[in-house]
Amino acid sequence: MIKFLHAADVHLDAPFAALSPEQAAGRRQEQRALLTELAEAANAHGCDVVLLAGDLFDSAGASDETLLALRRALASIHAPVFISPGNHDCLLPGSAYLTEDWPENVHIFKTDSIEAVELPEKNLRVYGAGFTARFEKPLLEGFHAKADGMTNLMVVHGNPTQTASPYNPITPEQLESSGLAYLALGHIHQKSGLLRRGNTFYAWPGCAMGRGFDELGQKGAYLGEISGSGVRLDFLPLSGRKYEILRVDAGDDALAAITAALPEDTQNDIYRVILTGEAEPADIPALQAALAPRFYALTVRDETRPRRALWAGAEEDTLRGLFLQALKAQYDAAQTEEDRRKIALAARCGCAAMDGEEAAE
Ligand SMILES: [Mn+2]
Repeated sequence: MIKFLHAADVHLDAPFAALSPEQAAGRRQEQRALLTELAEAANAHGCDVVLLAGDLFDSAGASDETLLALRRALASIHAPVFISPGNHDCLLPGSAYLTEDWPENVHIFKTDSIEAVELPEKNLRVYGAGFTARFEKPLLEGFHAKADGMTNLMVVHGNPTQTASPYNPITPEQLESSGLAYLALGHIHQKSGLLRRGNTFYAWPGCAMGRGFDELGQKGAYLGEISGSGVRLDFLPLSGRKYEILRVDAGDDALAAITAALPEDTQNDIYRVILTGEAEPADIPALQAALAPRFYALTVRDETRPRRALWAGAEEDTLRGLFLQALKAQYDAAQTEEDRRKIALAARCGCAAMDGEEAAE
């Protein structure tokens, strides 16, 4: 059995341009902390290999702090580490992959033709290639792994979801005829789960940490096992902050509605709360101030529609007008506040149904 850790798209030293310079620096430090987390997970899992499938850096250059943290984390891994540069950290002249010294257990694929590294003691062969420019040709075209009884893996950055992608597009036919037991991919930031074409399993873990509201939810890496019966993959959640978007029907009390809709433990997360439904305009600064202590960062947006005056349109000679006239007569004749509340609700629901909207109680 071969055990592996597969991570991708860490995007070290990302600018985090939407944050203040202090917060951005803090988030880059959190990215470096992920490296230790990955290394410790690989060791705890007893991995035979670690596969890093590109965009480890956000750009060709890297800060001294990041290089130090990366070298230290990689050297602490008790297994060989294979790195395949991607489009963000492609092998341009001056790339840290080309200019820096790396620990002995690290192998970087430095060209865009597929090469193999054999680990005979594990009966394992690891193929890989790196992007040499922002865009990369289809690297798996005509590729077939050596069929000699060794387990064949590949780590590469690329896109198996679009055949016209400029980022090493990978077709189902290429996967099927590859002869690989597992293809460790990177590039797409939303994790794939375990996929299969023919006898080849493949997956991409998504980015290691969310960096914006287009990278929502829990991020992480994959821990896997390859045996005679195939590949097994477990998601390894990493402790980076989560981005979440929460839509809340504002109702009569927006603060209460948001509080009721929020999960616990959001202190480390970055939230965008969007108020929806029919409501009075919300006092956004007051809501932000009241809720801010529950988050690392919070934005509240008001996307509510103004409340329609209840009986507006009752004079119109339309279906809505006739409906409202009938209910208004009942409302005026009602004896109790409870009856008036029910009739008003019926009027709102009826109008919302006629408008094709959902009514807010
Ligand atoms: Mn990426």
